[in-house]
Amino acid sequence: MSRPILYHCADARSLRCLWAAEEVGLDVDLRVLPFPPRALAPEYKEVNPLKTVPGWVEGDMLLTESAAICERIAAGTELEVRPGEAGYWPYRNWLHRSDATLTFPLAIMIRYTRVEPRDRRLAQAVEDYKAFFGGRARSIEAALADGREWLCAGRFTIADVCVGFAGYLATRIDAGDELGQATQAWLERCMARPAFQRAQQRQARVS
Ligand SMILES: N[C@@H](CCC(=O)N[C@@H](CS)C(=O)NCC(=O)O)C(=O)O
Repeated sequence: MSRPILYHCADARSLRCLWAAEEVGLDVDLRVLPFPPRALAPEYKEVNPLKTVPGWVEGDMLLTESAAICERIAAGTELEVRPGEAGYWPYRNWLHRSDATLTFPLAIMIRYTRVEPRDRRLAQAVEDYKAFFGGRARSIEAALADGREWLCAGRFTIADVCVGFAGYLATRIDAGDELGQATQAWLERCMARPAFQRAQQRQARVS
């Protein structure tokens, strides 16, 4: 793989990709943008017409979905679960759930607490989507029942990275109290990983 470029905003979904890259020891050319790039880095639309992060550029390939980028990074490593392995389908389901189901309600909360101007902020939407997130996050608690250490396949995989980011984001926006006990312990294990800590240090250095 040629050295990929990762467009990133601090603590945004692109942290999944930076963390996954650190897990496998992949060197990325990290470009940190101000948030939201649509307003504060208008030139970025030349790279990613959606104006969202992550943006992953590898040669002439552009990927813009954080879980798909994590799959790309994990390909051929122990962080992926291969077709035919036990846990493959739950693994794929977690990858999709991580963003579409778990991060989506948090994004609504962020929008109506921080991104919109004060006169457009909506306390009711924040409360409702926090509860919505809590209901959905119960699926993480269920997966970790019976003392299971990781979400699927009996080992740490990029499903833990992708869902772990959603858990981390929840703690950053006052929704951490929606996470169950087993989920909180799992999240601590995720965040204690040297690769997660390196990713955080790296985004802080470049920001
Ligand atoms: N499904 C995409 C969502 C990408 C996305 O919405 N990223 C957010 C950052 S967390 C963003 O760039 N928001 C800025 C905007 O939409 O203006 C993924 O998983 O990467």
